[in-house]
Amino acid sequence: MRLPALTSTAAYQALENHAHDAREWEMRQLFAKDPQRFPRMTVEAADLFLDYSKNRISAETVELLVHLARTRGVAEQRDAMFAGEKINITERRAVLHTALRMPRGKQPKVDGQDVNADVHAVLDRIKVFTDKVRNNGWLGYTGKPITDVVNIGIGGSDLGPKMAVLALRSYSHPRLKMHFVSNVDGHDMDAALSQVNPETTLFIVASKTFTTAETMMNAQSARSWFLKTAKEADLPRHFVAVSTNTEAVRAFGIDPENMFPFWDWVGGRYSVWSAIGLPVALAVGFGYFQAFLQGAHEMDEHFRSAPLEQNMPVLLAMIGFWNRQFLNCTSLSIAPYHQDLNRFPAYLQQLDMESNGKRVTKNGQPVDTPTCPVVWGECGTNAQHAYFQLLHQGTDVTPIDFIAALRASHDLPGHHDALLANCFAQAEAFMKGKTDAEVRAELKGAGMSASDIEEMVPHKLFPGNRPSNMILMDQLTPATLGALIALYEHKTFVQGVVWNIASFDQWGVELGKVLAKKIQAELTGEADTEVHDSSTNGLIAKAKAAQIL
Ligand code: G6Q
Repeated sequence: MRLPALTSTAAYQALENHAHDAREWEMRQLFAKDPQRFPRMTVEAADLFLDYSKNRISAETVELLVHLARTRGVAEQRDAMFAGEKINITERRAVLHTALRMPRGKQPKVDGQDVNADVHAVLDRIKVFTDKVRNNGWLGYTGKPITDVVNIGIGGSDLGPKMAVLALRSYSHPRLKMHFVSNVDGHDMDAALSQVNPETTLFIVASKTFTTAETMMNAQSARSWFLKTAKEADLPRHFVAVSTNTEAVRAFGIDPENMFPFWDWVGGRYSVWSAIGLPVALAVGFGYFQAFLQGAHEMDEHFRSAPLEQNMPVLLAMIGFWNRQFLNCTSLSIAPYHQDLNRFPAYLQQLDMESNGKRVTKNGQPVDTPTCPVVWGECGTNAQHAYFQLLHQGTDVTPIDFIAALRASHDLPGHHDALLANCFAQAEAFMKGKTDAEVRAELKGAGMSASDIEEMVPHKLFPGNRPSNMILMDQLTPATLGALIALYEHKTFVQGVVWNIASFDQWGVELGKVLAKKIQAELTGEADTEVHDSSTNGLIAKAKAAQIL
């Protein structure tokens, strides 16, 4: 469907007119006016609860936003994605991460291909393999059980499994220690190798293409390190691959018998549900890995079937769109109040910014509105003692997604109430702020002189009216983690549809890769230098001089 420019549409213009007034609204007053605001502006799905009432919106705003989503074809595009149509237009591929979490027998064939049978055949192999490793049925070359797993991958082949393994820490196998090496910086591999023993370490080389420079270099280094003590014949017990590229896996020296495949219709940043999730299945066991898939599937079902106005991913997406488009918020901060979610902001950074950090529409025209905000964040309460100052009193308004579990996964007394108190208090403070009168009353109550009060008031004022969402779950479990990730995947999808951009490619990553290859050849002396600007030439010369010293 060829969509008209966003700003030219009646649905967008209606929002623009509405925003004219809405920009003046104060959330304090919106809450005071409507005691039912909380029940009206909350939604539940797949064991997640979203409170979006602390946004600068009214019921009419939501109606207008949902109407825009509808007119941009969100429902049709969603159905096309689930049906396996080639909605990744620039790579001419289907986008079927939802098929990876579809129960056995439930996904219809795609282009004559029994995708569901393929997916479950790999899941069956993952079950057998992970059971073996976890239960001492898979031994290292000296007959000892595996104690350490090193996942070698980058980007989508690293961020998802690493985030999920950390998030599900309390479900993890007590013996298996998981390590993740992604950076071409040798310090990363060096740090991992210094903690492991070749006799008891399993390396997973995870690369969709099996050509990614960083991963290939790291895999070669791991192989050389291993062969310092072991023999070539020992490699199959210690190196497995996850890839779509059987030939390259074979050429690297890994027997395709030890390769877990996936497919080109799985985007890197959407691949944690595929064999790329092998470290997750090893850490938590296949049963919990299935629960993780099931949680995501429940969110898929909700996304597919709930009316758009009660559809959690659609609401999250359209409120994000509102903040970006009409309140001019250039970034989005993610604040998980759960230490085990400490890599979740980094994961979302890739999911959102690589998907929607685009400046042309699917038709190749420049977009006529801003697109993806900068996504960043850190766990609360740590973030409160670092950059929340700017969020409360800085010149930019940054919306925040708070994420918390109502029940802890530990039994240390007192901590969880303190954590939740902070989380809810921050959201309240961002909404309410602190008025001139409140500051004055507080300072007067503390016995401050009139002249000191005058001096202090501007510094102690909080403008408030700063938007946030609150996402709650009962407890962080494999299922709720799966649902949470799927929620954000679909949110990203919906925004991409509204902006009419190609959310499933990542051409912007390519330029740096090409340039780095060229400079690498110059640093190693395989190519002439002095072909760049004076700064780049100077930096290369400095690095070469340091090598000689
Ligand atoms: C994700 C991107 C990118 C990719 C990495 C690793 O969507 O495509 O982050 O995952 O570049 O790619 P390989 O898995 O092919 O090594």
